[in-house]
Amino acid sequence: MSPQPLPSGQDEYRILREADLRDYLAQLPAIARQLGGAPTTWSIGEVGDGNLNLVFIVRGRDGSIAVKQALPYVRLVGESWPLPLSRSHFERLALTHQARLAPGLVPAVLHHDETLALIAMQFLEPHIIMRKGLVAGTTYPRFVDDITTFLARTLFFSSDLAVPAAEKKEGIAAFAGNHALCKITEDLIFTDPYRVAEQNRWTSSWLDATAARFREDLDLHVAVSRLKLKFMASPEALIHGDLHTGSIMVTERETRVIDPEFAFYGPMGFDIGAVIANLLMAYLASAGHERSPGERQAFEEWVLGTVESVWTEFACKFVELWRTEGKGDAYPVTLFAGAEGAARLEAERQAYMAQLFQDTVGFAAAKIIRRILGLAHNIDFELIEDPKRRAVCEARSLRLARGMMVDAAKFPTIGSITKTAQALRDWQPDFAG
Ligand code: SR1
Ligand code: MG
Repeated sequence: MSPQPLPSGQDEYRILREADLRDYLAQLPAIARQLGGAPTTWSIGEVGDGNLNLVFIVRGRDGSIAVKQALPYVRLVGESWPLPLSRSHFERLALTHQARLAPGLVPAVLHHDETLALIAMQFLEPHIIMRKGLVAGTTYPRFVDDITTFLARTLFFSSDLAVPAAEKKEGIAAFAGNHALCKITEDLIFTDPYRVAEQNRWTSSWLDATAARFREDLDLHVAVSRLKLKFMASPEALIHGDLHTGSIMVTERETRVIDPEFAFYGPMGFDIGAVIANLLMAYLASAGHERSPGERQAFEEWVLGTVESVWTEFACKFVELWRTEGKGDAYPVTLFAGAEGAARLEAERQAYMAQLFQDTVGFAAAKIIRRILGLAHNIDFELIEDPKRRAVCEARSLRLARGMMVDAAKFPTIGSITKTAQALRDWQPDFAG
């Protein structure tokens, strides 16, 4: 990826409109060649429906690309909430790392412009955003294998289990500047849903009493604050940082992880928990999308099976990488010589995975709660038009999440989570209290 000159007089950030983007891309020979035909024939549309950025699809005679431009503010809220453009730098850095660690599971970066905070990348077609597919009740047979490979490889190979201490610390330093994006997570996920915050919202009036209880629940406040500290102070690995089902594009045969602009060195369980939380929400929202009883039963069974497999297959792959590629400075091999040493190290691996599972459960719970009581919601619930029906699905999810967060000991296995989710599938909340 060689740096391309900007057209003269255009060396400052500006928000691109379709016409500006056409002129800009026309002067990038490799991109113009890939699109093919005359620039005037390219079709360009802004399609971004996320919370932060502009996303354009550019279609030419010979090919298509996606172009993402960071806005200097939070798109969801507006100019009153400024946000650094540097997140585009970190996103490109993360995409490049991930492409090396988990080949074929992220879109290829075709061009990056630091000044414009712009990334041109491979256009994924016919992939769709996974969350949309889940709302429609579609199942994805490749998903478990692909996402667990992505998680195991990106997390393991950026950790002290795999890399020398100096390399790991340089990695931490390279992403340390992404703190404004971390702050969004610290506030929106670990703090605001548990206090009065102007931007919080929920399905009112049905969830008013539940939201009030969450603001008074000190067991919950302790538990979420422990998780917040873990998020802030545990640079275990390079994490994606926003790995919900809106950051995953799928077909029946392929999976691609997109949008790592929240990437930094943080706790591994935050990424794994994000995947599991979003699957659990897809499951508990499913009843709200059902047009006749049982219509989505096969889909719901698939989702619960997928929750279980995400953890079990991730754990298998991660431990196997540790056994075969554990060349980092943690757990020096010289300290675990002989059969006895090998057995102790293997026991330690299992203990490590047990702790990682507990972290994952807690982070998954935090991810669920923020989507129901905080600022940014998701279409799994939002597309359930009848507010009472939506609130029922959300109340079930909150009940599951609260239990996962404060009663971690009651969830020693992934099966205990899916079993509880299944039991809550038809639970009727009493909105009066
Ligand atoms: C203000 S940004 C809200 C959310 O959008 C992103 O996708 C992240 O999930 C962030 O928390
Ligand atoms: Mg995103």
